[in-house]
Amino acid sequence: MQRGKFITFEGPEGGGKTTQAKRLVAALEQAGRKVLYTREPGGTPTGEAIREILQHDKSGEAICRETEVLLFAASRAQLVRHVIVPALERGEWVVCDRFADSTTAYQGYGRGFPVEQMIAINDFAIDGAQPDLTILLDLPVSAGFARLQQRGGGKDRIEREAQEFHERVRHGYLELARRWSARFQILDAREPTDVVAAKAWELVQRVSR
Ligand code: Z5A
Repeated sequence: MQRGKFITFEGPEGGGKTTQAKRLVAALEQAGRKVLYTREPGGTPTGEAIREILQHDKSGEAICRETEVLLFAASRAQLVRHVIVPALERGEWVVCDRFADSTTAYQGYGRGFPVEQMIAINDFAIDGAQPDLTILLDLPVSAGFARLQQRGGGKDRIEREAQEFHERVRHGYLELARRWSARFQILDAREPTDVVAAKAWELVQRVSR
């Protein structure tokens, strides 16, 4: 059986990752592929429990930065082994809304942990399960936040970080895209949804050949 393909969506807040990931799943299904959609942090019962801790900080105890890195990595390790690799081995395509590059961008470039250390932790968590294609939905931080404000629903723990934090994250993603240029493709997330979806579909056609 031919291994499926693994596609990830990455980028700063409000870039339309969820919108585009779901559009891609629908397009792939229409093209006759079996597809699994998942997200990070989350995607498994353990991962969803970790997501609750990370997003909403309900215990009232501040989460240390080191704990934050390891919780994201723990959620990822579980998702890779219980969901992503088994699906790929069944020949399915996997579309994931954020993955390991989020840790390098947010905890590495954003929080200031050494980037190489974040990459080493990711490598431990994913055990070689690298995406075949990572679509970076890039847009200015202010534009992403304007969209989230329009959407409503309040800000989670990381969204509440200062604008400079989110600027470092965006810059980090662009650095990662330069470093791994064979895997990353950058799309301008300010374009209309249909235009971005058409461009993403084009990129996906290339990895399916
Ligand atoms: N995080 C981390 O720090 N380290 C890690 O390792 C991982 C994650 C894995 C997860 O949040 C948080 O965890 C995230 C990074 C951090 N934190 N922050 N801050 P999440 O999963 O809850 O949310 P998100 O991944 O940040 O997604 P998002 O920013 O909420 O949105 P999005 O998925 O990019 O966009 P969307 O929901 O598809 O669209 C947002 C709005 O824009 C919505 O109203 C759409 O209708 C609209 N939209 C979408 N596309 C367009 C276009 N093209 N034009 C106009 N309007 C559009």
